This record gives sequence, structure tokens and C-alpha cells, in this order.
Amino acid sequence: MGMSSRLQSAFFLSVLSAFLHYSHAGFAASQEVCARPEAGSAVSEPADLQSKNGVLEVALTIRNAKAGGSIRYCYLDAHGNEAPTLRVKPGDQVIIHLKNELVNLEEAKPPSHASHHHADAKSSDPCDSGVMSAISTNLHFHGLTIPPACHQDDVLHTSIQPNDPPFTYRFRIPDDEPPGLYWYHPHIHGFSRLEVSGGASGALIVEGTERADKAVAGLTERVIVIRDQDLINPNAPPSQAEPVVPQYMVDNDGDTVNTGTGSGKPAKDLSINFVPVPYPDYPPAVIAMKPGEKQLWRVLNATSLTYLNLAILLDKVPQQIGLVALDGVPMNTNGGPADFVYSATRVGIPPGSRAEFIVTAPPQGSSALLVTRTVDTGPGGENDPNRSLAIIKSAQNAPEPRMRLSAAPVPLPPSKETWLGNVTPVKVRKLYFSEKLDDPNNPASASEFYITEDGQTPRAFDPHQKLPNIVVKQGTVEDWIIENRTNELHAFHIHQLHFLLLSLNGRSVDEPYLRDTINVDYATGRQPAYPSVRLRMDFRDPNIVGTFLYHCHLLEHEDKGMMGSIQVVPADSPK
Ligand SMILES: [Cu+2]
Repeated sequence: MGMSSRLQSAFFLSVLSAFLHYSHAGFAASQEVCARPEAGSAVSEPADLQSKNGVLEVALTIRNAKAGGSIRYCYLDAHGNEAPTLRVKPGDQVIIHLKNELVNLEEAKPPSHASHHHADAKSSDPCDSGVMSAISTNLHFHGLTIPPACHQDDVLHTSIQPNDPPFTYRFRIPDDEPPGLYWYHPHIHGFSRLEVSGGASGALIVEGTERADKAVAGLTERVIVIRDQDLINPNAPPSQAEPVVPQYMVDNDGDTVNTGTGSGKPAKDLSINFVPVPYPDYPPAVIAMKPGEKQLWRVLNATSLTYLNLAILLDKVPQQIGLVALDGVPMNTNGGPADFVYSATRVGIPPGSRAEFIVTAPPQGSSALLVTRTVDTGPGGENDPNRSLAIIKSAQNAPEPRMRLSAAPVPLPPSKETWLGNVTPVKVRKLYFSEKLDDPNNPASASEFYITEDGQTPRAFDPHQKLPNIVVKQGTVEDWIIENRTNELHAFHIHQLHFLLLSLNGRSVDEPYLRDTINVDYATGRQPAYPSVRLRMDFRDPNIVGTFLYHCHLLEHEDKGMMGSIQVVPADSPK
């Protein structure tokens, strides 16, 4: 390899970049902005951007375009890769230069309760511009325990406009950040649904899952991002072939109770790594694996309002999958042995949430189906029917995924923190989801959406409000009871931290692992009490001092006000 002169390497780089350019042209088929693959295509892996020598420095551009009746949004890296996966290790420095190249598209009307400031107002500091529009943007790093500060993970005040120079994010992955799947997406109040359902999202992986769970050591891994989008065939009648999943598989256990229909027109189409799986026939995307091969699948629900309930069917029989992490956290953090696998035949993933699990490929010559089973979102919720996502084809010559976990990992050191379940809470709060019809006499009229601490007056979240809704002290732990007083499912999420589920609808549960997003069942009016979850909230990490948000992760609800702010004050502050 001693032959390379500066000239030769320059030549090599130009050939390489031409090659990369061509391979992207193959994907894009043209200069189309935010190009997307055809239905029924192979599921390709997002590009990987890996940290080197403790630093990951990337340039991202956000763009948008009209396509058919809807609007696409996308992140592109310097090579034109769409929605690259950011791969980091604990302790790494992350530097992201985000350029806003969004353009005004007429359909992008602000929702009724959005901020009324205009993007053409006098340009100002992106850290405190107050301008939030369909062409403003910012980044939230969902799940990371990093400071809620401008240039790190603030979305309350940070808003970048199209004429601004590239905006630099610069933060450090904490040394004790659990290894697993996190993600990045825009979080502009009033426009989150528009940008995220348009496709603005990507995975962020803190590497080292195999250090927390030896069961995945040496496996190849696959990143799967499931997004939703406006229906491609909104006027089509339901397929004669429905239901995709047999009726007998409609279940009554788990996070939700099903109505038992499982069919009909969904609220949104789904896509898997951007391959659309449109209503009404749901032509599956294609995943090739070697017969019997085991892979770690890291699955992100990046939809704006679609609940996932994934299963893998072989001859219509649900297969065992091996769950190892939820919401970016290995499921064995309760001080137990570091090689735990939860065997399941389905996994519910609310919007915003992630699940990481071991999948075994079907035997030679057969194929399996990755499906999402129906989720009953309540009489007020959207229809999430049974539908296929991808066919898993077994073939000896299937290409291997690019990434492989270390076969001989150094185990992670045990956590220095007391397990959250063993810490006494300093306070118990009750919060509740509620809605109000704009016209109380018209059940079809628009709703206002609220999340309120019990005793306060329900109000749609106002990003310009002066005071936080809740103040807590760093170093403490609290129990929060989140009630749902509406007739639809909501998904509670809080930035900057994880929590422990203690009880569900008043009954204790034994979950020795953490989450950052959780469903709260809808009220039927027939239960003795409102459905609820009791969560142990962890405010101990000094990184989270500052003001940040909690909200429903159905982005339509969040955009319309189902959000509150929380200030974590330093441990030594008075009161
Ligand atoms: Cu909601």
C-alpha cells in the first residue's frame, strides 16, 4: 500500500465519489428531492456515520418537496445519503452542522393552535428566535441524557430558519449512556407532525449492546425505521384479501385491548426504511437473510401517530423473537445477569419508542412475514389495522448486513447508581391527558389536547409561556401517575430521562427495565377509575438540569398542545 501519493489518493477519492454519486442516482432515479424507493423494494440499510477517535462530526441538510398530494421532508448527509444512522460510543463528542434548506410549500398551513409568528420576521438568534413555522427546524435527540441547552438538546427555544448559516450542535454522549437505539427528529411546536410524517427522522445508536447483553455478541445487526405518511391510495376500497393477519390472532393482552376488527382503512400508510407499504393491499417490502441466521434488529417507530404491534409469522404462526432492549436501554439493567433475553411472539412499540430484538431467519426455501397487528386506539383514536410490512426471504446468497456486533465484548461495568426501583420518591404527582371539543355539540369538530398536573387548569401548551409547568430538584426521584381521561390511546414521553413502570391501571407490574415512552389506555367510562400508569421518574442525572418537555408522542396531539414543560433545578438551589 506504499504506492499512494497525494495525487493517486485524490484520483481515488474522485472515483469513489463518482461511484457514490452513481449509486445514489440509482436510488433516486433523478434529482428528485427526498427521493423514495418503490413499494415492494428490498429494504436497504441507512448509511452509517461512525465516530472516529471519539468524535462524530457530520453535516446534515434538511430539505422538503411536494410529492403527489403530500409533502416529504428529509435529512441528507454530505454525500446525499438520506436519514443516515449516527453511530457513537459512550464518551464520544458529537458535532452536527445542520443546514435548513426548507422551502415554503403552500399545503404547509399551520395547525389552528400553532404559534402565529412568521418565518419572515426579522432574523434573530436561532437559540431564542421564537419563530416556529413549517420551514423552521431544529433537532431533538430522543432518549439521550444530555443537557436541554441550546446547541445540545433544547427544542423549546431553538428554531433554525432557511436563511440561517449551518447551526452547530455539539454535545457529549455521557459515559454511562446505556447502549442502544436512540433517534433524531425535528421538534418545532405546531409542525412536528408535518416534518416527521414527511420523513424527517433518523437513528442514533450508542454502540455496545453486546457489552450489556452477551446474547447478541457476534450477531449482525439491522436498523429498521418505520415511518408513516399520508395514504398513497386514499380513495381505494379495502382489499378483498383482508385481513392480512387471521382473525384468531387478534388478542386481548398487552398494552391495549383490541376491538377485534383489525381491518379497514388506516389513518396513515407505513414505510420501512422508506419503502412504502401502501393501503389497501400492503405489498410487503423485501428482507433477505441466510437460512436460520440470527440478527439483532433495532426497530424504531418514527411514525407521527401509528402504534406498532410487530410479529413475525411463519406459515401464519407467530415466531419467537428475543427482546434485548427497549427505548435504547438493555432490558437487564436491574442489576441482573447481563445476558437476558425476553422471549415474545409480538412487541408493541408506541410512536417514538424503540425495540431491539433477535430475529431468526426462516429455514432454507421458506419465507416469513413481518407484520404489525391491529392496535385498538379507542373510539376517538385512529385506525391501526393488521397489515404486512416485509417478507423475510431465506436464501444462502443473501447479503450480510454491514454491521456486526463484537464477538468477544468487554462487559460494561455495573452501574454506580442505585437501581431506580429501590430509590424512595420525594413526591407523588398526578397528571392527566384530556381533550375538549372546539364545538361541544359537534363530536366531529376539532379537539384541543391537554396534559395537566392534577389541580391546575387544562391549557394547550404555549411555547412562549414564562413559567415551567412543573419544577423538580436534580438528585431526586418522583412517582408520576399519568391518567388518560379521553376515549383514545395516548403515548406519554418525557425528554432527557428514562422512567420505570411501577403499575398499570392500578396493578403493580414487574418490569426490571426502563422506558422513555409508554401507552396509557383510553377510558371507556365503564372502568371504576381512569386508566393510568404509575412511573418512577429519575431526576438524578446532573446533565438534565434545565427546562425541557413532556408530551404525548402522537405528534398531532403534541402540536395541538398536549405538552408541558419541566424545569430541573440544581440540587443545591433553595426550595
Ligand atoms: Cu395523544
